Amino acid sequence: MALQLPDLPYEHDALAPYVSAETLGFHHDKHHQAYVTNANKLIAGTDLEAKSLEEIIAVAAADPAKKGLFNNAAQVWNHTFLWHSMKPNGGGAASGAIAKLIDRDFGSFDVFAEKFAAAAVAQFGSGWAWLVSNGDKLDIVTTANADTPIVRGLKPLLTVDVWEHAYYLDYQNRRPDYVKIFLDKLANWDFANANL
Ligand code: MN3
Repeated sequence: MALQLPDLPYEHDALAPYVSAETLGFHHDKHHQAYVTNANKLIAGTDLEAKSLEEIIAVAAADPAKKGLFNNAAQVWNHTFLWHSMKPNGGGAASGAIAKLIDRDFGSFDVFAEKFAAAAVAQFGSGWAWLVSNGDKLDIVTTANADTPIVRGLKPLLTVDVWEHAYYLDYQNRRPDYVKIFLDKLANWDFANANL
C-alpha cells in the first residue's frame, strides 16, 4: 500500500493573504507530493511497503543507510501535520486546555509566543519549530531539515515550517514576519488541543 498525498484540509486560497494560493500550490502539490513520490520509490519492493508511515519513519531513523528514506518519509509526516497546524481565521491566543498548559509551563501566552517565534527565527537553514508535549510538560523544540519530534519520544502539538519554500514567495527573506503571521493569523489551536 503506497503512501498517499493527503488533500489539504482547506482550499488553496483559504489562508490568503497570509499564505498565498501560489505558495500552497507549490508547497502541497509539488513539495509534499515529491516527498510522497520519493518515499514510495525507496520502499518499493521492500517489506516497508506494508508498514505505516510512522513505522517507516522509525525504521529509517534507526538505520544510517536509510537516511534518504528517512528524509522523505519524515517530510511526508511533517507536512501532513503542518497543514492542520494552520486554519483560516486562526491565530491569536490559545484557548481551551492548551491555553491553561501554556500558562502553566511558559508563564503566559505572550511569553510562549515570544519564545516560539524566537526559536523559529533562530533555526539555522531549513527546519521546523514545534510546540510539543514532553512527558507531562509542554516544550518548544526545533528540528533541522526533515527531522521530526516523533523519533525523539515527543508528542507534537503544533508546528511551523521554516524551510524557505514555505514562505519565500510571500515574504522573501522576512522569516520573522512569516512566523509572526503564523502566530497571529494562522495557528490552529483546535488542532493543538486535539493532539493533547
Ligand atoms: Mn515544507
